[in-house]
Amino acid sequence: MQGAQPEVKYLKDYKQPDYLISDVALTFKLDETETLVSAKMNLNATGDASQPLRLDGEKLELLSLSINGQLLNQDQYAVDDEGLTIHSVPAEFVLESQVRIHPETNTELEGLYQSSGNFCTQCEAEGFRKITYYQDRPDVMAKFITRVEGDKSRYPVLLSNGNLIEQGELDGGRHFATWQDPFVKPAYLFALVAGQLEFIQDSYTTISGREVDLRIYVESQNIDKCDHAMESLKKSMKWDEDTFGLEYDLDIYMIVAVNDFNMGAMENKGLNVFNSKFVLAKPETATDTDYEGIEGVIGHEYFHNWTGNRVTCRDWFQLSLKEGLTVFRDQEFSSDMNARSVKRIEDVAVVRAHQFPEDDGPMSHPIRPASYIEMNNFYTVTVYQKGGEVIRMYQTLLGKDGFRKGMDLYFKRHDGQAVTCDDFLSAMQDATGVDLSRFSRWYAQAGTPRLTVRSEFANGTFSLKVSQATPATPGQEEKLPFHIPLRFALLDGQGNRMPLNLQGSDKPVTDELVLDVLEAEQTFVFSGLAEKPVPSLLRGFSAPVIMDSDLTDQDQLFLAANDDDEFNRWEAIQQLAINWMLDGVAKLAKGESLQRPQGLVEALAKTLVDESLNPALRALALGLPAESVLAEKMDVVDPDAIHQVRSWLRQDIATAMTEQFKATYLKLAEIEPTADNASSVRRLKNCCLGYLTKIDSQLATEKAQVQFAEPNMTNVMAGMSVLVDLNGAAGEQALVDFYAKWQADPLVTDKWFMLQASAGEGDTLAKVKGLLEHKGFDIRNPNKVRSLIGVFARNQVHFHRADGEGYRFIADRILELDAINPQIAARLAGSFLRWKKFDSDRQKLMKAEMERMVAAKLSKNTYEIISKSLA
Ligand code: 0A1
Ligand code: ZN
Repeated sequence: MQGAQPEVKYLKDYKQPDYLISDVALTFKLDETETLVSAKMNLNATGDASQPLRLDGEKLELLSLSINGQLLNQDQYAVDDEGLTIHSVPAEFVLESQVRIHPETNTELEGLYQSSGNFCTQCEAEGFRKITYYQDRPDVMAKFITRVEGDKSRYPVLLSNGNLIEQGELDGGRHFATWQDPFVKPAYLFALVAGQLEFIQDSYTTISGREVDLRIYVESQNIDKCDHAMESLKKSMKWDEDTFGLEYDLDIYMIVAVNDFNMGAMENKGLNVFNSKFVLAKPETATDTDYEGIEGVIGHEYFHNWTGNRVTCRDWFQLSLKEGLTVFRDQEFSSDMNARSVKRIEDVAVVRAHQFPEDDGPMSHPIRPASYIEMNNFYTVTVYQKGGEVIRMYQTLLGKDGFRKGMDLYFKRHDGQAVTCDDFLSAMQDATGVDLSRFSRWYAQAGTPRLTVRSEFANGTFSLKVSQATPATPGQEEKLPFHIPLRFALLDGQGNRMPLNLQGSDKPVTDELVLDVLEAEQTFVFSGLAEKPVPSLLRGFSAPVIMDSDLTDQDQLFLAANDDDEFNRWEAIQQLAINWMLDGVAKLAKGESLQRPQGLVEALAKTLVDESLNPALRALALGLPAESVLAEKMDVVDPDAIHQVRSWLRQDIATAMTEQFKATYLKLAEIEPTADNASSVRRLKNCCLGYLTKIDSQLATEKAQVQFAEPNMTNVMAGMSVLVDLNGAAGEQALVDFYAKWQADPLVTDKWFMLQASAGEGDTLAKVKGLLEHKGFDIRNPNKVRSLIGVFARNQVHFHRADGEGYRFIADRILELDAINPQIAARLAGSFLRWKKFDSDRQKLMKAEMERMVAAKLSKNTYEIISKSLA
């Protein structure tokens, strides 16, 4: 909890550690009311050993401390809230300590804690210091041996990192297991799990012929929900060998699913701990989106074994070194396993809906932040998703082969080391000879670049004037130009790509180019064109920028129908819809009526029935831009007007295309799905059902009831959401029946809470307040908090109620949560960050709530978010 102003940590203050730890042996004596942790480690001075030894440690009760077997007395060291200082140490020594900790009362879910009665750990970023005194920083890498002791009946399974080297019985019904991890690692990759768990087992033979034992540990009632995770793991292992030549390095790979987890999952060496949401699935309980999420997160954690574990970060400012790279790797994996353009569209939608707003607000930071108060606040969409986009740009600039060469050199140089983003860039540059000096600005400058593109055509020559500017962000007034890869083609009247004779270029003529945008303003000239082309710009979203082009609605309609870049086809429709909706909001303000966007509706109708396109892609085209995306485009956000205009458009599209939606729904419902197309068919079918709700409630109700009874959660949820949307007795009954059926499955009841918290119509706030008291809700469980409170805070219309009750409710929950779990409270506090985008009445209301919060005694997590928001 916060007393004085919390300390700010700066990248520029980085110093190598005075001491390194080479080996550490840990012993855990687990018990119901306390846990004893002993640590024995070998330390060496990196310099002359004149410096005191500083160890991190929080909420530890120190029982003993010795150096080279000699107990230290109290004047040889000093303990404070954040650690321990030993005034004088030899150049090389063995340090032993014993501490008492209380995992049984740990609600922060950081360090050692309990979930459903089992023990588990979460040490990234700085959780290990809540387990024992240690140099808890990623550039201190050691070999770990871990002995775990506990009651045999309560904790039959005892796990830690690496290989099991010994196990046996102890007195008093207790037993032990000893694990040895042969690889050096930073403390944040340490893990321990103990409890009543069962596992499924499989094996994988690596490319060099080593057999790896694969295990997924879950509570017994979930043992039938692990197969998809196991398949995803094997696919990940194969993909990393095929794509990057990277092989797994231990004899065993374990995944444990827990119900209480602050994030998605954690890549602890050889022993991943997962939020059960990203492990457990069977068709009856998990949606297609859940299945995709599992494949992606299993891949992500597996890929960390090389990008994060074998090569780790020097300090936490370098977080994107491992996270951006691993996000890129998991995105590519999912693209190779499924439909690439669908994945790309979904990933870009996340960047736009979440990262762009973050980068435009008070928490804006570069992918390599320069400072932080609480590191846990920097596990952000900027570090992860924008970081992933930056890695993707390397590949776009260097080509796939060049990128692979850079990766190979990176591993060759840095295996077993803790390094920086600059080291990664150097490897890419040295492996390819491409000058990336300007590219490095992506690491240092925050904010989303605005790209303005203007074109001209005369006498067979097409010229493209590109200018870039990046708005000021907190602490960064002036921005230098970025190196932006602009993937580009010119299309003729039939939609074919035209040859690109780029003036001044010595590269061979092709029909697609990556233009190097390097300056504040640059013009690219293409000659010898037989007709006036339509440009296809920023293909595949080749850079995380906001583009303003001079494409007309006519051009967009042409691209929507003809561009061979599927991302850009989708993009054209998005742009048309955004333009129309923004115009609609302005019309409403003037009291004018809304008129059907004829061209857009025709384009959607064509797309809906275009069987040459993947059904999921068609569904994405029909999914209008989210309310939050429109909000970002407005100077002063009017959430009610946005909601009204978007609903009007959905209704109008439904009216205009009723017959197509009906026919498509019926046709898709008849198809016997194959493993390959089942989820994308369901997606389009359920998209049609959603539109039908708007126009034919009787038919929609009938179909929704049928789906609600199916043994497939994707269809059940789509059915239930239609019934609930229609706001009648059938919806009420569906909610009652659903809960009765699934009350014992927390991941399924999460969906039930989520659906109600996201409702657009009705008094959603009253509903959510009522649900806080529901027996299935638990404020200590992060998944429940995210499902009910987190979803409500993103419900634009109801969070931003004009009477301020939405704000007050969320502020109260933040204050309540901050005492339980500061990480989760701080995330929720992010809901207030965009307050300056709203009208002055709402601004006042939000500001008052933030001032109320900041006046309370807050954790440094929540304090950092709120104080930066108010600054
Ligand atoms: N490294 C994990 C994310 C993670 C970060 C922090 C956590 O607890 C505070 C937990 C997980 C990943 O990228 O998957
Ligand atoms: Zn990660």
